[in-house]
Amino acid sequence: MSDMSDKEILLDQSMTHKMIVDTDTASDDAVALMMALVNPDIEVVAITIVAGNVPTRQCSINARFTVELCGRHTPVYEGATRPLRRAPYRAEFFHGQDGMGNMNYPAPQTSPAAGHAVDALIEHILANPGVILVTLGPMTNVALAVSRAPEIIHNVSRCVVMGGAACTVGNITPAAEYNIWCDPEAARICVRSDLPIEMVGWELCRGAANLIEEEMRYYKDVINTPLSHFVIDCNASALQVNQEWLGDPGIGLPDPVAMAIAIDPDICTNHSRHYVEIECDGEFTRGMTVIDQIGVTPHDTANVAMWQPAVKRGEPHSTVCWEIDVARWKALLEQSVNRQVAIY
Ligand SMILES: [Ca+2]
Repeated sequence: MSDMSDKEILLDQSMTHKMIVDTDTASDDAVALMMALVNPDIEVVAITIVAGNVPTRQCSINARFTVELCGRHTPVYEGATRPLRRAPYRAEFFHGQDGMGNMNYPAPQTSPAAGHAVDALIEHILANPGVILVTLGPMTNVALAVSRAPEIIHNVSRCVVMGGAACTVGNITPAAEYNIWCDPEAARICVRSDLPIEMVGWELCRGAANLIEEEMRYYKDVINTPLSHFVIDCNASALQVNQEWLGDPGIGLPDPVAMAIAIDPDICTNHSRHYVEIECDGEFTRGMTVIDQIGVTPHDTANVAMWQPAVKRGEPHSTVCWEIDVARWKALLEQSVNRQVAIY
């Protein structure tokens, strides 16, 4: 516990919070990156790219374009090109062929940073005690980093994970959310590590948290900044699928909701700590985030061995976010797109 206190003091004394973002950059990732990059209280020290929505190189292109759009020079490191054990499964059907709503944005002027994302994660975490790690894609890079250098965990003050579905419906199967489903073995390594995970399930971006038609018009016609257009345009394909397939009212923005909580923890209005496990082998439930919501695990005498990796570490340390302050989330997004950015 003394470690945590030290880290909290360290964070309080700092004017800006340092952040590393691991992302399979497609439309909603790009919006999340933008929110962090333009926020004066956040310094994004590195962006690491993992395969997911689109192939690693396309994710990297999308991330570098976003960095340049925000007038920043944040290094973008390319990493894992596929999950640890599973075949890649892309989401072009959701995000468009380019991952950016088929907007065909111009090619970025910058190149990827030298080095592999896993090495970059280790180096940047070791160099930045108290760093906030935000994961917006399959957890392949992070799993490789914590497996290779477990000591990095102690330098991470918060690990905000866009992933899973907390005791509710999935978006890629009835049981699972895409990021966790893509690479369940990697997610399992991460939740079984001592990373201080804050799980932000995809359900938190649904319903009232969606950007609806009226808000989209407001972003484009009234706010009318390069960033406000960017938020809506790059989600054009996602909007259609979100409405037609997932049955939601507008644009769902899972990664930006997670980023909003990373930037402003009070946006999460109801959270609690639980043992969390990842289903890797289930016939119908691959990638399910199994949350011990009411604390039955220590009493599950029939399955002691199965729960050992979670229980043996003592009290639950994964924080699950159950509810968000929708108005506060939307206000933070609106504040972000109103910021002036330098033309690159
Ligand atoms: Ca993502």
